[in-house]
Amino acid sequence: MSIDYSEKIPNNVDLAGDRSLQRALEHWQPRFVEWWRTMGPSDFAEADVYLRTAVGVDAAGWASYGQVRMPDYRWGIFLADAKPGRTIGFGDDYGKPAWQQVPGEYRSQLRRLIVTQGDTEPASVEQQRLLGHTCPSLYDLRNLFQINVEEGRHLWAMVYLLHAYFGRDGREEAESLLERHSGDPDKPRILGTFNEPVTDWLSFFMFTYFTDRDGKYQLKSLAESAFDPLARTTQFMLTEEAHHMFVGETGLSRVIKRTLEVMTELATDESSAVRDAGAVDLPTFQRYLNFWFSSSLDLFGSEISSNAASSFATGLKGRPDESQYDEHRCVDSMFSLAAPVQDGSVKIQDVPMRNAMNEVLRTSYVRDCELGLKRWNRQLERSGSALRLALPSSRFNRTIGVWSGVSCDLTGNIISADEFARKKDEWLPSGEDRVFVKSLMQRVVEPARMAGWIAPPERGINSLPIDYQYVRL
Ligand code: BYC
Repeated sequence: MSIDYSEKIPNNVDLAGDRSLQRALEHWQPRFVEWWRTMGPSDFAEADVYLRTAVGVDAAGWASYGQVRMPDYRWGIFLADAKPGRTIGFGDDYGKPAWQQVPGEYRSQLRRLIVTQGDTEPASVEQQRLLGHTCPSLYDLRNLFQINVEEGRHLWAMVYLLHAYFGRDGREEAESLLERHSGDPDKPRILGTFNEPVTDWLSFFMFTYFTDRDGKYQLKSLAESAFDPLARTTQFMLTEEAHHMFVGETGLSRVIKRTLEVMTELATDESSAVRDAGAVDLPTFQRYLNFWFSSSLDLFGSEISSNAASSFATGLKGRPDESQYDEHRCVDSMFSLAAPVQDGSVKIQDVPMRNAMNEVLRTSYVRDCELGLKRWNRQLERSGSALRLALPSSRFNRTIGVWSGVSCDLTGNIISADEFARKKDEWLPSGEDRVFVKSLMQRVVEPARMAGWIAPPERGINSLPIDYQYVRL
């Protein structure tokens, strides 16, 4: 079904054919708009932004581009096309027909997954709401806003499922999604990372590289769900999500590129000299990376999780690209897991595969994160620098799971809490790092200019030149 833009809520789910659902969503819509006004990007409501909007759900030509004011963006409900005869791809009901309705016995667990997913979307908009004021260029400003409006749409995607399939409970959860706020001490967002402030652009690029990539893995595993409307919704969200990770990866590459230019000009890799020249020194870059990577690892949940086992068994949540695996029930298989024991040593234990599903996802995620590191290290190598960037061990700085509260160094050795406290400022952004990074964040809005701490992108958006006026202020 094509997307109907003449509707108040654009959609391809025949909303007009279900009056009570349409009314319920039209009731939620002004609350969303009010939330966007108060918690979304601060102060740019009047700007024309060169945004893409979804116009179809197939790979060919799914989006159109144009100048739009953000409050006028057409947030809508778009599901990937149904695959007739789709069957469940994993778990106890492997091979049976996918569900078009929620089986009663799985209702609360499925609602919890949808709410957790939905909660992250507005959270990220809230986290980034002040960034527009310190944008390094109009190109970057536009990318920030593109991501923000799409995260808003991803909230719509989850709210549609809550309203359409979970009755009154779902409607209440949809309200709560606008009532919790990132970093709010009384009503925080559900997952840790989404309460961390993102108040500088280095953090923003780290977030879109590492945290949006968690989004990719979680969405991919939900795209396998036996609950077909969830699978179809998340499939389409993934299409939009790819750009968010592109912004993170290229953003970080551009920061490194500029740093290397400065290091070459000055013929030194001394942090203080690089900082004095207005670029991000690589040790600071590494500390930001250590923080956002370790925080994003927590988003996968505990290594050993009965929730994860049950979500897999029941067919609610699979593994990304489930078809790549030979075996889809995972009843007898085991997963070898290294976990700390009381005496301070590390033991390998065999855990039933279903209980280790969070760790299976986390392992694939870490491999994916490494690809960026390889590319950035090639940049360093080509420029003749001996410095290298690295992902810290996945035991480092964890607050969820078996490594939570265990002090580890960057390579994963267990150390004393005192030693961790002594080394913390070498490994994670210190107060001084944050002050320095903040000092670089000066707003640049002339079309052909870039802030001094970041190199220009290689190309513009949608074949436009880099100096195109992507945002008309
Ligand atoms: N912080 O058995 P456990 C994205 C909770 S990002 C705080 O360990 P389980 C995006 C957990 O909720 C993707 N709490 O793991 C990116 C549970 O609480 P309840 C978001 C945490 O249940 C950028 C309890 O601990 N999508 O889309 O398997 C911009 C025990 O849980 C954390 C999803 O996450 C944490 N880090 O949970 C915009 C997919 N980790 O239920 C968007 C949906 C765990 O006992 N969520 N807890 O109160 C899930 O699949 C699962 O809920 C989790 C793992 C992956 C979070």
